[in-house]
Formats: sequence, structure tokens, C-alpha cells
Amino acid sequence: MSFFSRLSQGLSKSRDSLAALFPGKAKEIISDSEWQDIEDGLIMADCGAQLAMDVIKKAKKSKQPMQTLKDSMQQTLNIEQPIQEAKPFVLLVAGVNGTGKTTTIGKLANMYAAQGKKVLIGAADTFRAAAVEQLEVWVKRAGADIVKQAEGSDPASVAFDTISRGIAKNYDVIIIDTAGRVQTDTSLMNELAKVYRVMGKALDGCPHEVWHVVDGGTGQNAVVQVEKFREIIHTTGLIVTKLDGTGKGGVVLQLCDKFKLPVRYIGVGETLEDLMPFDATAYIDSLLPQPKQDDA
Ligand SMILES: Nc1nc2c(ncn2[C@@H]2O[C@H](COP(=O)(O)OP(=O)(O)O)[C@@H](O)[C@H]2O)c(=O)[nH]1
Ligand SMILES: [Mg+2]
Repeated sequence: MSFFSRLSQGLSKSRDSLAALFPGKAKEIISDSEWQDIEDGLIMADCGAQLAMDVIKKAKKSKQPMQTLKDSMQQTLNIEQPIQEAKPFVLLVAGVNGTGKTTTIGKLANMYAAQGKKVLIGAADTFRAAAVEQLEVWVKRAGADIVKQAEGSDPASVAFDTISRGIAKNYDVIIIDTAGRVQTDTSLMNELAKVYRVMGKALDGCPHEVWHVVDGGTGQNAVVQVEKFREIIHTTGLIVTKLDGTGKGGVVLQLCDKFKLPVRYIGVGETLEDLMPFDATAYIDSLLPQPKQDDA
């Protein structure tokens, strides 16, 4: 199955329920209650009340309401911000537990290695030995290298070591994995702040990018997560995972709208290849039903 069809299948629940709402009529015969249903449908797909209201308002005024709806959603998602270039390029990956950080790092390592880059991963999730083992499996599969320390050691020290080694051994890409943590746990958030700080001491101006990994099925709580993490580690981009499985997926729109952070990649499965660069058009086409003939 292609990436697109996997995304499309993942989002089919949202799309189907929205399709039932979109009457496929010209603007003048969509009734107010039908508009309300569409707005509610967008909210139920996790698009957020504010965004749903804004895009419906625009669509209502348009002669091609469905197309206008799609265009304004696409605009929300198109956040132009080139990824910083550096050698070594240093990336910090963070997020709450189980969102797919380690898996995504494996996929990213695989992608960079396939581009001929020398990739080094820092195992700064030192809470459980199993976490390091899991990362090692991915790193090996991707053909990258790993820096690790004993279980329970200071994650900031692992990050520092990884960057120092990466510089000394001429790596192109350095990625730091971190333990999952909830944004409400102050001591763990402080620990993450320290990782961030120490990375800047290991190499000026780094991390170059900070990607927050969000589970696409999380819904509203993702907004709170991104907000809190951003205060601590100055997030530069998002990765949204599990879009092959969620029944919703509209949360991506809400996050882009609120934080103006670009979505860098999306995860659409559990294997090394299941990572795709985010494509706003493909995403919207998966989330919304196709405009009907008489709408165009
Ligand atoms: N279906 C699906 N599962 C994923 C995806 N990304 C990660 N997972 C699964 O989510 C679970 C947690 O992943 P992990 O990388 O350990 O999360 P971490 O705690 O953030 O490091 C694992 O079972 C992964 O296989 C994805 O894009 N799609
Ligand atoms: Mg992990």
C-alpha cells in the first residue's frame, strides 16, 4: 500500500463522516443547519472550534464552498520554514510517552542514511535499559551508530557525549532520543530543559532543530502538550505519528493554526519506511471528501 493510501485509509473515518455532512450543493442551497453540521463534523475530527468556525465563515461567503474550505485549511497547514542546515545537523526529539519518538528516530536515521549521511544517535532515554535496547535495534536496522551510557545516567550527559563524539568523528546528522514525559511533571520537564541547555554547550547554536512528536490520535490534549514543551525546548517543528490508525487526524490543523509550527514528517506505520514528509495537499485530500461536481 502506498503512503498516501495508508494515510487516506487512516483518516477515512473522519472523511466518511464529513462526506455524509457535505451536501455537495451549490452555496445558495446549503442551509444554515447543514453548515452547522459541517462545522460540528470538523470539530469532531479534532480540528478545533476556532479553526472550524473560521474556515466555515470563509466557505459560506464563497461561490465554491468546498474548494474554499480546502484552500483555507491548506493555507493553515502550509507553514514555510526551511529546516536549518548545519554540519553536524543536530536534532532533539521530545514528546510524551509512547507517541513514537524512538520509532520515528529509527525512521529518520534510515532516511538520512539512505541519503548517504553518517548518522549518530544519542540514547538519552536512560530511564529503562529496555529503551536503549529498543533504540539500538532501530539504529542498527537503519545503518546508523549509537552513543549510550548505563541505565539511570544523566540524559544531558548522554546528549553532550553524543554531540562531542559526532563532531570528533565527522558525523553529518546527530539525533538525540529522550524519555517520554508529561508536561505537568516539573522535575522531568526541568531535566529536559537541562538536556536542551547542555546541547548548546556541546556545540554553539545547537540543537538546530527540535521536533515534538505528537500521536495523531491524541486530540485536544496535543495542544496543551505542544504549548508546554515549546516553552521548555523551543520546538521548531512537529512530527505527527500514527496517522495510519487514528480515526480523526484533524488535530494537525489545530496545532498548525495555533502554534504556526511546521509539520516536518508524519508517521503512517511501524516499519522503517513508514515516514513521509508532510504534504498539506495530500493531507487535506485524505481528511476531507472530494468536492462534488456541482460544487466546483
Ligand atoms: N501504527 C503506527 N504505530 C506507530 C507509529 N509510530 C510509532 N508507533 C508505535 O507506537 C508505539 C510506541 O512507539 P515508541 O517509538 O516506542 O514511542 P516513544 O515512547 O515515544 O519512544 C510502538 O508500538 C510503535 O510501533 C506510526 O506512525 N503508526
Ligand atoms: Mg522511546
